[in-house]
Amino acid sequence: MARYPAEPWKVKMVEPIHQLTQAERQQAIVEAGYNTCLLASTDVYIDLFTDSGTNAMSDRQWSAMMLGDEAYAGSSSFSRLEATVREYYGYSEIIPTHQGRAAENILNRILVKPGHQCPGNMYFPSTRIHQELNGGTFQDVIIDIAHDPLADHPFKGNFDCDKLEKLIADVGAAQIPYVALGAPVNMAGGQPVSMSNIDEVRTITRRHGILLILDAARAVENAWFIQQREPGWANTSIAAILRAMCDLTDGATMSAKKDSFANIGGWLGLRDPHLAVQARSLVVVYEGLHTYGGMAGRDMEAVAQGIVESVADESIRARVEQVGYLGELLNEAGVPIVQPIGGHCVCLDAAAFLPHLNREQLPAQALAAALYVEGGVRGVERGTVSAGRDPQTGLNRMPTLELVRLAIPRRVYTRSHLDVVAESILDLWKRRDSISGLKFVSEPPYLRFFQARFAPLS
Ligand code: PM9
Repeated sequence: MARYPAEPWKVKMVEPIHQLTQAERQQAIVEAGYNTCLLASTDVYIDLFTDSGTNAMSDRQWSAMMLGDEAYAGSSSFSRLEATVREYYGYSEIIPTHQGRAAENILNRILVKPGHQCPGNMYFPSTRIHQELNGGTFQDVIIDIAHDPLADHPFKGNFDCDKLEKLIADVGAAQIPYVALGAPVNMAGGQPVSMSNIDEVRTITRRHGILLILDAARAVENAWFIQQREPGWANTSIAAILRAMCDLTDGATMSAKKDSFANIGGWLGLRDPHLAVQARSLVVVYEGLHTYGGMAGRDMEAVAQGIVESVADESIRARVEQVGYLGELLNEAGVPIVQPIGGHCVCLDAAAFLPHLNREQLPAQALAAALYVEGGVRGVERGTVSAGRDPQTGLNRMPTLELVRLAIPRRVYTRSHLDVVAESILDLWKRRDSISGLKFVSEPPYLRFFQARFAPLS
């Protein structure tokens, strides 16, 4: 019997990929400054850099795109998107944006003022940079175990409500513009948050008059884990669980490039009509009219159709179980990966993989580069480089998690591709002692992991 049920789709169109020789890959990584983000995608064999915008759209999405209404004002494609988001996510006010960070830009410009404290269950780079650019400071209030890569916990993304209460007591509710709920938590390896924890956070924020804003990028995956792991939800549909999660929040920022299978798109969902007026006035400054927000009409059609597909139980099952397949191959071989396996990615624990390197030697960056050279597999650093510098001190932040994230695009790769990925990692694991550290050569001021360049230490 198959370990996992087969995917609920078959392939209709293919995109050729090919593998460079190892010598060519070595040359490519040198030219890319040892940053996998700077590689040409044509030099990559299996691309697990991100599951964002890299998904395969369905025939229904492609055909919906032909119906895109490209009117500048009052596009009927926006009406469809708005109605779909209202139905599945439940927010009454929908402001379209070209992608997730654009929704974060608008939200943070409205809510965050200098001196504000912004609690959340672990940082996400694009969220935190918008908080900081508006004068806020991110405060991590996730449970401690989330920082231990190998520890097991069904809802490792949960808030530590005592930490949240203490922060509110220390700084005062007026200094907290909103609480950011990542569900699941990307930087912890896709770890979910339980419904009861969201409910508890909701109780606290409501008591103090603080907004609770969901990062909905992969909320469908979070709903899947609630259905599978949280008592009382096993017989509830993914769509109903997603809606129940959203119903506990005051708004959401959405990157439709993840759960919704779209190549581009996003939205800001709100309930408060006064906040929505402000958001609509900013969206025309930064994105486009409030009925397209930086998306083409056809993109809005693709997102709307993608939302409907994303909540189908068999669709989300196949997605999460494919990620689990790769993770289990690595678990069986004893390769250190973040436990439990997340919904969108498998994360190599670079600190445990390369114990001979200290944090200044950037083990996760070095491991990501070495994995590319080994098999043409592209992952991304999620450790010291991604964490950036403290804007006050200018010093490197040193997160406890030093990871290489292998994010699986939805409906793109087969199980054989994942077998190849696992084999490459195992080959690298056998010669891990030979991997040397890296140092920065250049570093941009914001979201440095995208554009920084590195050189080998030896
Ligand atoms: N996530 C990812 O690869 C894209 C690049 S990393 C900055 O994981 C969350 C939880 C995300 C996310 C993007 C965004 C921003 C917000 N929240 O990329 O702007 O994972 O659509 O979304 C990436 P956009």
